[in-house]
Amino acid sequence: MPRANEEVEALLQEYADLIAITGGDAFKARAYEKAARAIGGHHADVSTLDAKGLKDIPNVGRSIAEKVVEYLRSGQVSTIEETRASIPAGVRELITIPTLGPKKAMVLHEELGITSVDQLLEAIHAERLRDLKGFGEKTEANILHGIALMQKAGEGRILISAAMDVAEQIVAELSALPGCARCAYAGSLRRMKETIGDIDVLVAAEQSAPFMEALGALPHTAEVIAHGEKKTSIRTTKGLQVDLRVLPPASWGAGLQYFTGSKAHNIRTREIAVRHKLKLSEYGLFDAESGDMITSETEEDIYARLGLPWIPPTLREDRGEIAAGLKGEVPELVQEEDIRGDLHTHTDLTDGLAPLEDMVAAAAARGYAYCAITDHAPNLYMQRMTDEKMLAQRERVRELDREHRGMRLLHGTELNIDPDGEVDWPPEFLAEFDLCVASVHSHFNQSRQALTRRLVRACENPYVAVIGHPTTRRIGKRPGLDADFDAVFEACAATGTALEINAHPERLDLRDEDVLRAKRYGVKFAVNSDAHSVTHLPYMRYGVGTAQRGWLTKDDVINTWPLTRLRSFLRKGRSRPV
Ligand code: DGT
Ligand code: CA
Ligand code: CA
Ligand code: ZN
Repeated sequence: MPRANEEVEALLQEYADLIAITGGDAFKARAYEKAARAIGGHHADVSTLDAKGLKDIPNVGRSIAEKVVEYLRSGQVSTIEETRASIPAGVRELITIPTLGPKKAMVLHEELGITSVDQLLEAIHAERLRDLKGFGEKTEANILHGIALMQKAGEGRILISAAMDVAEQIVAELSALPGCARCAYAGSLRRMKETIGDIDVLVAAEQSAPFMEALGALPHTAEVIAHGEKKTSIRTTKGLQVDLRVLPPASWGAGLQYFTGSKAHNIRTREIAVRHKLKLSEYGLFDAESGDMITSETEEDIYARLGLPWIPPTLREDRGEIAAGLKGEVPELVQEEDIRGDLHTHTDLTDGLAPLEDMVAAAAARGYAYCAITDHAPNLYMQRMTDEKMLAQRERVRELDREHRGMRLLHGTELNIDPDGEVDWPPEFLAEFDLCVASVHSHFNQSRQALTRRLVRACENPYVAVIGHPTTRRIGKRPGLDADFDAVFEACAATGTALEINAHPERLDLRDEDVLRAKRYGVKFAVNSDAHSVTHLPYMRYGVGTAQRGWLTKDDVINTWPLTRLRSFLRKGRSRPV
C-alpha cells in the first residue's frame, strides 16, 4: 500500500473514533471509517490525486476529499486537529486499548477522571470500575486483556500480510542481483505463523558483500542495526527488523532448514541426527565422529538422511510432525491451488467497497470454479439491509451467473448470530439462499455458558452451513470469545456445519491450534477471504497457510470440493428444493 494511503487511512479512522468519543453522529463516524478503508484499499497512490480524483474513490465525498487534500498539502487537517485538541491526551490513549472502545473510554474519563492507562490499571485493581453502569467483572477482565494485547503489540510482532509484502519485495530485489544462486525468506514467515517477529531472508552466493550492501540501500531500510559478513540486520521504515544471511550455495538446504525453524522443530531434528551419530547445523549434516560432510544442498536430502520425508514448513512446530514423518504419515496438506472458490465475500451493497460486478470479475480472474456473495443481513443495523435489496441482488447474481461461463455464482448472506443463537430472517427466506454463513458480530461478553449455547444453537440451525470467524478475535486488538469451543466443535461435527478459517490477516479465525483440535472432532472447514474489496481476495493464501498449520488436507476443506459435493454439504440434509 502506498505510504500516503496508509497515513490517510489512519487519520480518517482516528477522526471516526474522535467523532464517536465526542458523542457525534454515528453515521458520520461510519462514513469516515468507510472512507478510511476505501483509501487504504485504493490501488493508486492518493498523494498523486487531486480533489476530483479523490472523489472518484468509492465512499469518498466532497468534504472528505477536501480534508485529504488539506492533509496532503499541509500535513494536517484543521477540523481534525481541533477535535483532537478537545479531548485530553490520556483519553485518546485509552481508546487505543483494544476491547475498550471510544464510548467506555469517555465514561472512564468523565466518571472517574481517568486520563492514562496506568490510572486505569490502578482503578481496576482498586475495583473502582464496578460501580459504573455498563462495567462489570467481565469488562474488567476484557480491559486487562486488551492492555496486555496492546503491550504485547508494542513488543513488535506484526501481521503476516505486512511482513509478507516487505519480504517479497526484498526477495525480488536481491534475486535480481548478479551472483545470486538462491534467495528465499525463512523463519516464522515461511512457516506462515499468524504474526511475525522479524523477517529472515537467506541468499546463496559465493560473495556476501554485494547483498549486504544492497539490503542496507533498499528504500525500505531506515537503519542498519548490525553489519557483518554472514549476517546483516536492518530496521525498515515501519520498525520491522530484517535479518539477511548469505550462505555458500552448497549449504543452501542446511541453512534453509535451520533458519526456517521453529526452534522446537530444530531441536527434534538435531536429536534424531545425534541418534544416527550425525551432527546437524546450519552448514550441513556431518558425521559426528569424522566431521565429514554428508549432505547440505537441499532440505529433502537432509530430511531423507534423518529417515524423514521432507516436512512442509507450515508443520514445523513440534506438534507431532516428526513422529508422523517417521511413520510415513505426514498429511498431504491442502494447497492454495486446491481452493475452487471463496464462500464469504462482501460488496458495496453492505460494507464492501466494490460493486458486485467487480467482485465477481476479480473472483473469476483468480480462476475460481465458484464464488459466493454473502453480504450482511439486516440485524447488523449499520448495514441497512432489507429484504428487497437482498432479492434485487439475487436477481443480479443470477444474471451474472449466466454471463460467467467458467464460474458458478452462489447467492448467500452472512447472518448475525444473536445473543440467543437465533439468526436474521424466517426459515422461508433463509431457504432461498444458496449458502448462509452465520457469525457473531455483537454481545461478545456474554457468559461462557451463554456463548457456548449461542454458537451450538447456530450450528443446529438447518440453514446455517458455515460459522464465520468463529472466535471473532482480532489479532492484537480483540480476544476471542470465551466459549467452550470443544462443545462447539462437537456440535459442528454432529450437525454437518463447517467452521470458517477466515483468511483476513487480522483475523485468521479459527487459528491454527483450534483448527487442529476441531479436526479431531471430524469437523469440516471453509477457508474464506471475507473480502470487502477486490484487493482482499488474495488473502486466501493466509487462510490456506493457517489450514496447513492445522494439518488440514484437501478433503477437510469444503471449498476445494466439486460444486455438487459442496452443494449437498450446504443443504445439511435438507431435501432439495422443488
Ligand atoms: P519470529 O521471528 O519471532 O516470528 O520467529 P522465528 O521462528 O522466525 O525466529 P527467529 O527469527 O528468532 O529465528 C529464525 C529461525 O532460526 C528459527 O525459527 C530457528 C532458527 N534459530 C534461531 N536461533 C536459534 C537457536 O538458538 N537454536 C535453534 N535450534 N534454532 C535457532
Ligand atoms: Ca524471524
Ligand atoms: Ca531473525
Ligand atoms: Zn463477519
